[in-house]
Amino acid sequence: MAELKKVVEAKEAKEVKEAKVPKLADPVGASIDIATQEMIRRAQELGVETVFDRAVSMKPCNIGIQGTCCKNCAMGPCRLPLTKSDGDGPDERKGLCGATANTIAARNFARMVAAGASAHSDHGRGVAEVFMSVAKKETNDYKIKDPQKLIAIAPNFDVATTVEVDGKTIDRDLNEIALEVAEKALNEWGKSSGELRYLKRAPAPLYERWKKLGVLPRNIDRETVEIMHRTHMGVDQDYKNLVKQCTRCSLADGWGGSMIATDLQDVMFGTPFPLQSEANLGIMKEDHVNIIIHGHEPILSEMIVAASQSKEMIDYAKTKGAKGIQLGGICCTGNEILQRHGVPPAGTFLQQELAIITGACDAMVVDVQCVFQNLANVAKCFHTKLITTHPIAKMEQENVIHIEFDEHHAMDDAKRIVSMAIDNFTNRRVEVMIPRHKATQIAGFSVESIKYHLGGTFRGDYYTLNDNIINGRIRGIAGVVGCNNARTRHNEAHIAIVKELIKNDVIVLTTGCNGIACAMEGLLSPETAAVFCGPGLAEVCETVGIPPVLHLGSCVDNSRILLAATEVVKAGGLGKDICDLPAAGSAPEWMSEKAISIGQYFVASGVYTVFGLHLPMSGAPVFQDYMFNELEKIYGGMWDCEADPIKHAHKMIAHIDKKRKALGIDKARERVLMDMADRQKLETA
Ligand code: BF8
Repeated sequence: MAELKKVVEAKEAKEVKEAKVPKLADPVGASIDIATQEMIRRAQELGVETVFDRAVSMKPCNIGIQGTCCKNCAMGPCRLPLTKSDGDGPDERKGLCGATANTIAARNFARMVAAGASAHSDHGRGVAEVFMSVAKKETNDYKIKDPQKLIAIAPNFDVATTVEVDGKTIDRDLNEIALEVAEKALNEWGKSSGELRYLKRAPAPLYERWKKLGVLPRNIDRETVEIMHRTHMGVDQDYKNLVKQCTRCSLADGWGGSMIATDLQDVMFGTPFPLQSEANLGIMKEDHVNIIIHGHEPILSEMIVAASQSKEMIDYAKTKGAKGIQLGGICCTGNEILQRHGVPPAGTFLQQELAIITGACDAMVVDVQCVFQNLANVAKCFHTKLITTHPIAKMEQENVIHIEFDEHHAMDDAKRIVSMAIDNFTNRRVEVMIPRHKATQIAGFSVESIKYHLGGTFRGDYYTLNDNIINGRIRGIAGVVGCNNARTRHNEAHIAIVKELIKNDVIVLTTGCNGIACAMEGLLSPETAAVFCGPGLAEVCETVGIPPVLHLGSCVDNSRILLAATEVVKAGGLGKDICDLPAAGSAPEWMSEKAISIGQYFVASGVYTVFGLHLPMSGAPVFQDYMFNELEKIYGGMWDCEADPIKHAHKMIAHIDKKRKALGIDKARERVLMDMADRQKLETA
């Protein structure tokens, strides 16, 4: 008896001890990136908890992962996990109201689409509002930097760019064009009739398909509101009908809010053209004032870039003993200022806490989306000023400073923020440790710059790309995009998938955190082609002087991928629609609802789209089968999910080959890809 008591006591003591010692992440297991590993180790030495540690101590909910937890009314949450014995008979699982697993998973999926589409589209609305201020001349801080782009997009809004005067056609006043574009663009969010104007930018057969299926979005806001209505308790209980609305809402994102955001940002801040930069935490400098800009909207960050480059601010930094001001980006704000100004990204989504843990981050400025609330707790351990800037995104912690940004006094706000960072330079209190690792990258690609690169000023077009796809040097095109997810090893799938694709002669278009991950790994440099690419793609990259992975920007810039695919269709020889192209999409480490919206509009635009990790529909096999198989018959594109990176890449390649075969160009590729042994066989024959 005494022995048993001792055993119980010992067990309890062990449990108490274990409960008190927080579980820590294994740095090497958590990330493939050496800088990240070093900083996780550093955080653990300093006793600062990061997302990597939390991912070890908190496991995800098994029912949520399956997509079958319904909390849309107060009779629930009703949980319908798929168990091992399920599948032996009819699926009789249902919630209190009778909702089936299919209905629950489809409703949850639809709400993710709505949230993702609204994040992108609200960003777009903010951009359109600033553009309206520019058009009305209410601000001096923003200008029309790319008038050619304004003239190029105006016809999509039915805005004339010329006028007839005395029988002659002359150019219309740019300010008039800007004002009319601003009015019509803003109207896209709430107009009472018609359909979104940009849908007609899609290849004609795709537009006609959407029309026939009744999925043309009416206005951007309405489609999100309708999802929220349909997924309210007791409304839409047909998963196919819910998916139809998912399509309409996601198209309002990709071919609506996101595309307008990209276009108007280009008009105001410049259309990206290739430039050189660097990437990873090693871009921070101990002897400089370091300002990290994080979030998604480039409205404020454009001003911070301008302010931090001003002589006034640089001189002020020097008075504090700093050698200058180093800006760095995290997430898609980082991508925006990279694409247009060459400001280097300090890291991806999962590295946001680590930038502060260097001890050299004098200010972190955040706006909206993908911002960890834990940044405030990390900042508390250092001297870092954490500054929120957006009225819809504040933090409850006391150490967070809110400086609300307004386009009418944008430069003043930016200078206030930069000054605050400079003043903070002398307050560093923890020994600075900046990892040395960083890589060089060429970023700044856009639909326009790809055209220029492939054809030059006078004959710029996508037909060179098409020729090389047809002759088989390039096997196909992949759009690889999206987040990091702490449930998987940081950047591992991103890099493995991209390397496998380029090794197999598939050219990659990247955005978001995949773009940053590829940059950190050195894949965004032309020299990469000779090292990692198959012979056909390497030859094209070397001839044209481009990297095999082209960084097209932030997540709203996935709209550039849609338009690049449309240009490929237009250039001819590869079918009449996006679904005919030897192309596929991927989000290897997705985590955000925005990724779900992007995935759905890729699929509905005809792209086979593979996600990594898992998709929240595995608990509803009938619904999942509809998404993975049936959608292809409707839209030409479909969802898939594959956690293993190599299998993931080969699913994409198999799809590309299927399309090559359908186009009758599979033989061309076989000729091109003869290796030495094949050639020797021919020579001896
Ligand atoms: O919008 S890729 S983690 S940063 S959500 Fe967020 Fe995902 Fe990064 Fe950009 Ni996109």
